[in-house]
Amino acid sequence: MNNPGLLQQAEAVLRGNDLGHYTKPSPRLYPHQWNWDSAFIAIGWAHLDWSRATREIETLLAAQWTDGMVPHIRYNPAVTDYHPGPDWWRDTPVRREGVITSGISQPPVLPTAVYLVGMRQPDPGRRRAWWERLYEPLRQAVAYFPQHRTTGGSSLIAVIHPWESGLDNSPRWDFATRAGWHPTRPYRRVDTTIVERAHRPTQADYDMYMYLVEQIAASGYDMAVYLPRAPFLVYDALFNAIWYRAAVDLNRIADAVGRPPAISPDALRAFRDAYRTALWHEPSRLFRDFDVRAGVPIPVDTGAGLGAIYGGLVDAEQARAMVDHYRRRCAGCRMIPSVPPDEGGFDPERYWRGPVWVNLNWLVARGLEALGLRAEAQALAESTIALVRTAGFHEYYHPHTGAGLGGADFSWSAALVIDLLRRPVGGVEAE
Ligand code: 2M8
Repeated sequence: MNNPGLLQQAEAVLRGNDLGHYTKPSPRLYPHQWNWDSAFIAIGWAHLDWSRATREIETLLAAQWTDGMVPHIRYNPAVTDYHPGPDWWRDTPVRREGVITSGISQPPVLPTAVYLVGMRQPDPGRRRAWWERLYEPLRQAVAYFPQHRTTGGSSLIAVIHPWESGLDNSPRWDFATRAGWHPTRPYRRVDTTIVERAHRPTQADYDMYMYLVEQIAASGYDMAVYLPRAPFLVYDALFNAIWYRAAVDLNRIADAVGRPPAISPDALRAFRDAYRTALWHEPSRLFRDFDVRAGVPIPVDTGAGLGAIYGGLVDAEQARAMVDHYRRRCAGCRMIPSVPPDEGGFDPERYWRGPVWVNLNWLVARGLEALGLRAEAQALAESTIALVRTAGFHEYYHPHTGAGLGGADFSWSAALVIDLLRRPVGGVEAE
């Protein structure tokens, strides 16, 4: 694929959002450092400037709590125009001195990013030294979830806020919005002053988000106390798939630095069985999420259910059936709509309720590739690149028209296009 112009444009987006130690997800809408954004962004930087990629990751890891959790936001103290600001997240002794963060996490793409960035380093000695230095914090980041976020004997991981899922206003979480929760403190949104209100979560969604922030902060972030009474407690199919892949990639790093597996093969097998048994929904050929509080599956199909392909939790045959079925439901759309148009909650313009996202496409394309479904992976990679080439580096895209929506100059769209161009599907990875 020869796309020099696009590559240069993508690089310009990353450089434009670069603050030296971290990269803003987008110029105004997201001015702080976000957890899974930085993981995707580092994967892009690794093709341009290896040391810059490692700095992105190390800045994020320097915000890790002493219990292992990597927060979803590392706040930049110089920035004040983002809501919620750090004052909403009560301090805790497990937070590192002098680092201001939120009190929840996000999908753990980071260990996989460390593996992929490491693989871009041609000098095996430098690669190994870097992996050795990061190994223990990464191990703790992965182990945090089984240690602090499991409940009732299941090995599946529970998330406690829609922001932890990364797919904030997914219709999967509408049951929580419908509960009508409100925070006790007033708040003022900034997002709707920057991008169109119709592209963002609703006011009722934000009331629910802020209510949950208050609940979590009031608990002092002690999950042994919080989980049994958490109003929002779900097994998110995408988050769990990303965790599984993180654990597998961490074990690859462990192997490369001469250590035993961080997560035992038995634990991985138990997790895989639990995932496939608890979350598979045969009529939709898709994995679904589970409401742990209510003890019921969440009856909503979304692109998050394809996450198992990235995780390596399905074989090639099942992956192909999943994608074929999803594609049929989305006839006439750019792939992959975050929600299929026949789902009740579908909205082609509103954030995680229908638009196409580059990161979701990248996750599924790389998963298909790893399963040996090269043609399917290539088709998805090419349609993703075509979308960005036509509409620019947006946060998300209209699934029918391909128009760019949300924030402009969006970092992970740029970073992951760089990765798809420089490490084409089926290409040989640099050793
Ligand atoms: C969006 O989430 C933030 C809250 O974390 C927001 O809306 O203000 C999500 O798309 C999330 O997945 C992403 O990491 C973040 C920054 O791009 O924005």
